[in-house]
Amino acid sequence: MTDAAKYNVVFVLGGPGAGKGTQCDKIVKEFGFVHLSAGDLLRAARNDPNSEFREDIANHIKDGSIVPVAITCSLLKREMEKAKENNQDYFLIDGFPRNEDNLDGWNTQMSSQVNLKTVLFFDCPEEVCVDRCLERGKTSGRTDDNTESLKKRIQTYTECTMRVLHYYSTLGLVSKVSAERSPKEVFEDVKGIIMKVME
Ligand code: UP5
Ligand code: MG
Repeated sequence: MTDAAKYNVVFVLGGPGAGKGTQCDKIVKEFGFVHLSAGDLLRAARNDPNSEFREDIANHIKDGSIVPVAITCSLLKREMEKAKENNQDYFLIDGFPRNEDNLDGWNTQMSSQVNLKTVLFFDCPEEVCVDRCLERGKTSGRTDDNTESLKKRIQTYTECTMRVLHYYSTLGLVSKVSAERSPKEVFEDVKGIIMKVME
């Protein structure tokens, strides 16, 4: 596959509540990427009466553990193919890959069709992440915005996702942004990174 025919991808990683979704919305507004949140796609599949994986997905989300890659990757791939038909080929993949299983599955199924531009990493202290998710939990209706699920989400992030970040950083692919500041301040740094990606 020629480089021009490939999907251009930015992975967006960071702890629960680090601001991945918030910053992706801003990138979409300013730069016109297609935003694919793996968590949103999984929540939609969990709520789809026709999906055979509903229960499995629901359990993983509530437990803060990671859904098998075949499910997540097929959801992402379907959305990417749809967007490509509309000539959109710059993607923000938010909240994926989260562990070694995700990484292996992605590398097997997708990496030959993808230009991975960078991994945008929102670095945010654990207590800030927890506070943001608990605050959002008052109104979000998310089954995992509670103290018990959050403990597990944080644990999964530290034990599994940090390794993925380490792997990409050894490849020189990580762009780290401090996510503790206001959304506007964070976006100032994000803009610089995305402009380079689009050069
Ligand atoms: N907020 C945002 N930025 C702020 C800032 N700078 N200052 C102050 N407040 C800020 O933001 C979270 C909250 O904080 C919001 O209220 C926001 O207004 C505020 P958001 O932008 O939503 O943060 P985000 O990082 O997107 O948080 P999210 O909760 O979505 O992160 P998670 O990684 O925990 O959730 P995700 O949806 O990606 O995954 C959920 C579950 O799905 C996982 O635990 C897992 O079980 C499953 N999953 C998989 O199994 N595989 C996958 O590939 C992906 C998900
Ligand atoms: Mg999110």
